[in-house]
Amino acid sequence: MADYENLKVSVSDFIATITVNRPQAMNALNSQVLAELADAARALGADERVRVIVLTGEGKAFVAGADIKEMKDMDMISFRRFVAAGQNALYVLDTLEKPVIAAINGFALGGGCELALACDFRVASSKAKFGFPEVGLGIFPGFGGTQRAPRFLGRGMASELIFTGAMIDAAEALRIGLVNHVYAPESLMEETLKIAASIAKQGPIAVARAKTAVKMAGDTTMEAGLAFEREAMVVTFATKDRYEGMSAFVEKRKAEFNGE
Ligand code: CO8
Repeated sequence: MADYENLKVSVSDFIATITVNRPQAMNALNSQVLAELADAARALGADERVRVIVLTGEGKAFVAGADIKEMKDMDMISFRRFVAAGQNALYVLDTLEKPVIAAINGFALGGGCELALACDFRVASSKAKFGFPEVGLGIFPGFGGTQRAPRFLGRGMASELIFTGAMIDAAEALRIGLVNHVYAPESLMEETLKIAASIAKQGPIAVARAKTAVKMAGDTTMEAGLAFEREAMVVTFATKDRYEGMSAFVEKRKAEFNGE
């Protein structure tokens, strides 16, 4: 794994943890962080030691958005490149075959909230805060937020958050379904790793295919989704892992999956 200036990456027991590590700037996403995130996601996607990825932030913030200081004086060409880099980094994460869990330790604002929405699901510390303050800066969520927020939250809730720029707390995020669980700050990582471990011990090919199929539910027609589910299921049935899972059940023992 490459060394990154703004990320800490570790792998243990099939779980990779990416920590955005720019706490002096509230982990704001500048061009370099975005490039590093895309690179790390691609590398972990191809790493056989990894079955699940946890994404979190160092310090008080998960990610407090795109880097306003870098954006402020950009011309249109550089800004376009920056938007594309942001969309691309989040798309790489979103379309990995491995599940990605956002462990939201603090502020998840603007591009940070968009980043969290590019993960499969989110859990949060009770201190976390969420919102899309972009309209207060004269821009709007442009790292995929206008497309992902309505898919996760419904159009009405997404519109209110995006148009008002309001900041909400973890309890409200739980209520609207933006996060699945809220934990005490000191137990956030421990609880997230428990969820990650319960995914990592399943058949990895089955989880990967399930992730792609679940994602399709928000993006395509019922017919196309069912067709994908059917064909992906048949391919999954042909794996050694499937035979191991069913044999382990019949033989009353724990399954050992090799991702084959
Ligand atoms: N960009 C750059 N620097 C930042 C950012 C940011 N998004 N957020 C915080 N920082 C910096 C601060 O400027 C400060 O730096 P310095 O010490 O040099 O003054 C340092 O981090 C610490 O921040 P604060 O002193 O402000 O810390 P507080 O605890 O008082 O406040 C907050 C924390 C509430 C998170 C506050 O920092 C804040 O409001 N940050 C900005 C939040 C925001 O507006 N985010 C949206 C940014 S725009 C965006 O995400 C667009 C995404 C998609 C656009 C598509 C086109 C590119």
